[in-house]
Amino acid sequence: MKRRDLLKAGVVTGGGKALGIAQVSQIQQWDQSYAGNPNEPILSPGQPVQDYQPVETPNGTLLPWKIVNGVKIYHLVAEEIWHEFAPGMKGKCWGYNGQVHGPTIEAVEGDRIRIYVTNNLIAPTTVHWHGVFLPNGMDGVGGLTQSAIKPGQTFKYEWTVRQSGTFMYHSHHDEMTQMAMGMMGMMIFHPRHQPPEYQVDRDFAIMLSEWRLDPGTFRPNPNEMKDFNVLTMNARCFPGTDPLVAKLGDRIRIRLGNLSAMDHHSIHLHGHYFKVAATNGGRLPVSAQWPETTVLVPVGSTRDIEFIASENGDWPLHCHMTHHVMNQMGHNFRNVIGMKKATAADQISRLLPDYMPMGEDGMGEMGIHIEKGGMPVPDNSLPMVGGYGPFDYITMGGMFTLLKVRSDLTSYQDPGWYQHPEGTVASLISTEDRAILDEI
Ligand SMILES: [Cu+2]
Repeated sequence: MKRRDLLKAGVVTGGGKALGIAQVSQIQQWDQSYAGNPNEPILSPGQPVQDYQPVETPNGTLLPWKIVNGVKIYHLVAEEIWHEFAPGMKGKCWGYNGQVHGPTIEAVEGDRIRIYVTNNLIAPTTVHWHGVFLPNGMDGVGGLTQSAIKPGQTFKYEWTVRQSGTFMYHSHHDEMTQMAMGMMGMMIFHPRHQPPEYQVDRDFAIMLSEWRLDPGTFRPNPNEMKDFNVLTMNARCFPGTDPLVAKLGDRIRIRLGNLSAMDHHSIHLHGHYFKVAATNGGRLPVSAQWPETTVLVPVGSTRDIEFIASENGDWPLHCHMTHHVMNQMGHNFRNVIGMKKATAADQISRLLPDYMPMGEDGMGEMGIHIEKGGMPVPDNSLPMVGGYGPFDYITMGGMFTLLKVRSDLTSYQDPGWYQHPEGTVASLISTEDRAILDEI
């Protein structure tokens, strides 16, 4: 912004009061640090490994690109997709390039990027690049900055990347419907010059979202406002989520984005502290990063967390809201905790033919019961809780995954369950322990 423009803006917003010189220079400073350089020169296209450590999207992929005349060319195809949320449950969703959500788009500061978007849906759509500096007409807001892309049409978006950080893309046309159907993805821009604290060994991207998909049905319901029953990381619920695998001592970054319809998510990591290192507005200076074990990721924002994988094991990474680590069938049960169900169930069933009680000692037993076929469930539904772990049933599903840290990895493939060194697992007490317990 030129000083003259700022003065003009001051006259308008300040109700006739002109800005003093000191105020102008303050605003200029602030603008420069936060708006990037609108005249960013186009640099030679950044190359993976050589210029940046590529991001990994658990359960997802990176969108491939090709360089044509110095421009990185990408192609997104919006389409309907049969998507598996976890083994046993599918939905007829909308996504991109055969995936729900869309593949992660990755580029480097200074890259000139062009993204072709082909619409193979039955409805018009657009793509908005969330948090990204670009010419207004590339912002992807249907009706406001462009005509919607009609079924069968292909549109072109192009700009020079002049920032780095974790961003997202999503439909910005009939948002309530199209985002509820899955039309979103992650967008990562790496800095051209990477300070040492930016460099990591493992760089993961996870999109958080929520859905309403009633047991026995296949279509996500975009009309839901409050009661979401499928909570996902990269559109998968546990036990369908791929683990994040790390070597002991690896520096890890996890980029969390949240495009849920209505809910913020408080994402908690076990066994480690992390630093909150960046938001959708860019990286925090090292002095402003703060240690945490749980980070709230508001709707429409991103948070990067960074830490060293300092402890071997299988460590949960999950939303801490207990209804967000339940699968589809865990939300609408009548409370019978403490009730003698065997005698009550018959009487209640006569009044309520569809009556399905929760467990009298809670919900933990219900997933096992369903998995073993002891309880009839509707088609295309997930039990309310999780899946089997190495010891027993894990009573969490939904927005839940695992960070698997090992000192003896030869690849980053899932290494299976952690083998605990002897004497490091909580266990039933011995007679010796009993004696100690009796004495205290
Ligand atoms: Cu949550």
